[in-house]
Amino acid sequence: MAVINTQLKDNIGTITFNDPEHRNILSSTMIDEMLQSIGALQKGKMRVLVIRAPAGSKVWSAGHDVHELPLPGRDPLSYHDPLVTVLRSIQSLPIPVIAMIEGSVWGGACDLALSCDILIGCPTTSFCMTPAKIGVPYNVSGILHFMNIMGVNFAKEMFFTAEPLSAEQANRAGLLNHIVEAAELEAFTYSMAQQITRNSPLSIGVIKEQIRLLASAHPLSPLTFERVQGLRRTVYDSKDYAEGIKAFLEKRAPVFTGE
Ligand code: LCV
Repeated sequence: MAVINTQLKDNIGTITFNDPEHRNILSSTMIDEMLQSIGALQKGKMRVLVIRAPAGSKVWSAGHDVHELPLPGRDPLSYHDPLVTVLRSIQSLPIPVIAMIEGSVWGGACDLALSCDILIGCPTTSFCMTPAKIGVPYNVSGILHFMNIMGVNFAKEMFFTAEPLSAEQANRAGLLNHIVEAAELEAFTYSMAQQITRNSPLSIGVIKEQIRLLASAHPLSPLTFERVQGLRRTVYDSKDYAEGIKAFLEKRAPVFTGE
C-alpha cells in the first residue's frame, strides 16, 4: 500500500503522508515514493508543493526509520542516505515547498520540514530533534541548516535537550512562519499557495536558488571538514550509538556511558 498520497490541482502539488500505523516514519519506501511523486509533479508543471499529514494527525512524522539506521561503523546520515537525498531534492526544487504541519515532528522529519521554504503550523505543532537521544552524530549540512534557520543558541538547545519545542517556541525561534488554528490550517496554506502560483515562477525559482547558495556558502577548509567527519566517526563507531538504537528498538530508556 502506498505510504503517501499525491495530488496536483491548479498547479499546486500535494504530498500527504499515509503511514499512520508507523507514525509516517521517513522509511526508504516513503522517501522513494516522495522522490517519484516530486518528479511526476514537476512534469505536471506544479508551481508550489505542499507536504502534509492527514488532517487531525497527532504525529506529522516520527522521522528516520530507526530500523534502517546502520550498525556501528557506518555513517548513519551519509550523502546517499535516502533521508539526506530527499532533503537535497526539496532544497534544490526550483519551486516553493510549504510544510503544512499538524502534530509532532521528530528527528530527521524536523530537517525535512526545515528543508521546506515556508512552514505553517497550528497549536499542536511541535519539533523534537533526537540525535542525542539515540546517540546519532548529526551530519554537517543538517546542523548548518538548523544554525542558519534558528540561530546557534536555539539549535544547541534543541540538539542538547532532545526535548520538543512547542509551536510558540518554534515560531519565536524562526522555524514556523505562521501558527493558525488547526481548522484554518488547510485554507490558510492553500490560499498562500494559490497566491504564489500567480507570481513569476522563473523569478521565484532563481530567488530560491540564490538564497540556498548564499545560505550554504560557508567556507570549510578540507582540514576542518576532515576533522568534523573524524569527530562524527567517533560517535557512530561508539558503544553509545549501538546502545541508543538497541534501547529504541527494545522500547526502553538508553543507558549512555560516553564510550
Ligand atoms: C521506526 C518507529 C519510529 C521511528 N522509527 O506511537 O534525527 S536523528 O539523528 O535522531 C534520526 C536518526 C532520526 O530521525 O531518528 C528517529 C527520531 N524519531 C524519534 O525519536 C521518534 C520515535 N517515536 C516516538 O517517540 C513515538 O513513536 C511517537 C511519540 C512519535 C508516537 O508515539 P505513539 O505512542 O503514538 P508508538 O510509539 O506506539 O509508535 C507506533 C509504531 O511506530 C513505530 C513504533 O515502533 C511503533 O511500531 P510497533 O507498533 O511495531 O512497535 N515507530 C515510531 N517512530 N522513528 N519505527
